[in-house]
Amino acid sequence: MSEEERKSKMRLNRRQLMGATAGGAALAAAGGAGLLGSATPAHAAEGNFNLAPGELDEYYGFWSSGQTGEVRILGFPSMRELMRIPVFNRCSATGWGQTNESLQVLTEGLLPETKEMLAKRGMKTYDNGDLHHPHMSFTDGTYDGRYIFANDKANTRVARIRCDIMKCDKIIEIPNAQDIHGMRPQKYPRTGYIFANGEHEVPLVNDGKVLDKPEEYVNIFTAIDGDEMKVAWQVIVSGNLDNCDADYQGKYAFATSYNSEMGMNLAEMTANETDHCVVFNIKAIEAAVAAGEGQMLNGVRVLDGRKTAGSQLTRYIPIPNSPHGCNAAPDKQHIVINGKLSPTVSVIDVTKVDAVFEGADPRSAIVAEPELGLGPLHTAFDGKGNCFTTLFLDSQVVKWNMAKAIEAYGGADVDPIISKVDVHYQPGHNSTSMGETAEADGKWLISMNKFSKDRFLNTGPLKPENEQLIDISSDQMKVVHDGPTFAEPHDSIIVHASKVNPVNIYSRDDPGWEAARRQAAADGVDLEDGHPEPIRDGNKVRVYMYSIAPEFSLEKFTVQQGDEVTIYVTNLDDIDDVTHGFCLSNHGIAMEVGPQQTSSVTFTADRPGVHWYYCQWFCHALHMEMRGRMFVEPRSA
Ligand code: K7E
Ligand code: CUA
Repeated sequence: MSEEERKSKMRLNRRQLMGATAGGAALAAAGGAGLLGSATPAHAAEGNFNLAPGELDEYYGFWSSGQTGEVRILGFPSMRELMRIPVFNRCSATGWGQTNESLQVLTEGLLPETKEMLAKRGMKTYDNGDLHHPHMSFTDGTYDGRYIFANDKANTRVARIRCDIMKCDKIIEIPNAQDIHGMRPQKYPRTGYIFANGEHEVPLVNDGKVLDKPEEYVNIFTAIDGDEMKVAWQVIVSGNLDNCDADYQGKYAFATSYNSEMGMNLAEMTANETDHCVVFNIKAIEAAVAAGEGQMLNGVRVLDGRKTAGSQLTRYIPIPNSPHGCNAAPDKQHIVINGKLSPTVSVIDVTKVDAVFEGADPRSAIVAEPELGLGPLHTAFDGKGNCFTTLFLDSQVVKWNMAKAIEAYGGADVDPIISKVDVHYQPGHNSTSMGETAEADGKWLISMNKFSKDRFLNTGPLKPENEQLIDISSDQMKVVHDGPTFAEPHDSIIVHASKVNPVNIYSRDDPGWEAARRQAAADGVDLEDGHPEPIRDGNKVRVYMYSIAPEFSLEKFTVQQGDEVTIYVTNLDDIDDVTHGFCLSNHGIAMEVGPQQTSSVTFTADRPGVHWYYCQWFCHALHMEMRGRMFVEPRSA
């Protein structure tokens, strides 16, 4: 197709898309068919990606946001952003990072030395994060809708999101490691462990005694108990850990490892032709932990799985060159290791790994190594034996067949590559619908591209990224939608809507405000009744109120200048979607209070005068009238 034809087709598609947004039902006939380039939309039977107003998507998309530090929920395949879940960031809308309930989540898992360092800066917690990898908990090899786990590369943390309320309930900082990057839940029998890669190497006790002695640095692989959100064990490895995944047998975890050189600069780090996939033997590690091997550091049992240790805990499978992505195929047998600096991907057969632990050549577990193109980063699957690998440098996604790749590696004259499609531009992760589970359904692929260049109106020097929706129901992949996004979705999962069942209204028993419940009981107050007067406790003052649209139970209350005030708001509305807020003028205070939720916030009232508080979440025709006054009496001189 000529450049001119391509452009005119794009313009046409653009019009059809806009028609679709405005016109609703007409789009299925016009837009959908046109976009898919055929008279019969491929997905007409199961619902087009252009949905009419009010129609629901078939899938939830859970998107990372990189340096923004949150998780985003998309309707998929319509690509409509539905919600943002604050995690490692600070959220103005919900009060995440400010309410007592969120601060408890954000601070309780920090290491003591972190708390100390932050306190010296007047901070309670980090307010940035770099969230790359959101993954749902598994039972028997597929999503179970309980939790989503996510890493923070910036501050070495792992978070858990409760899928019943779509809020983060636990965050832990990982000791002994630096920068958690790759992170995946155990797939079988259930999650179980969360495997987390420490990317950057540091001295094992990083207290300043060892500085510029790289030969004493180590990398750390961590297993977290996802039910307790506690570190279960750690293994010291050789080489930087990048991405990881778990098998479908519950026996092994796999992590890509670049910089086997343990170099400190680019030239040193890329000197070797091969790096590794590190294989972790879960049973052997658990036995070593039970036997008390290794050492206890920061409350965690740390085992030595370095190459030089020659233990039964790990094996190092040589992989060309600086591998990146690590993806378990839904056939439950193969792990694809993506070459990055090598044009190949290496396929590990998990059934051949036992022999490697019994002494066989580690490379004997490799059963295919197709050359796919330049810069393979991540691979997704359709559940029909096909794989989709992003080619960062080629700006393409390549579809290839696993069985053919294995035959070719065995010497057969077959080409495993089925087709390639251009994506715009430089793709990193990709995900298929249900593709990281045994229930991969082969309908959709999202390619998460690092650059949008000319795809959208210019937004100044900082451009959005571009995600492209690709129909993979036939051998020729078709890009059917561009979606710009703000920084920076690395990774996503596409989960069938039947797996996820959030509630509409909080349970009054929710553990999220246990501390508020205990304090109210100590004060002889029922959170649901509030209290007409502030409760004074030295210079601490507690104010209890409830909300029923469109009123707060307190229209005014009085405190003294200098008081440390805690405001508890319980939302008694139990109607879907009636979220209230509490925003206190000129105090930097605002929080969300969902139906039947209790939220609280603590601050010092140091500004004498009249200060209005109001509801900042639109809730009612009389939402503007939902307000009250805080009087701050000047401190007597
Ligand atoms: Cu490839 Cu952090 Cu998953 Cu980004 S990583 S692309
Ligand atoms: Cu309550 Cu707005």
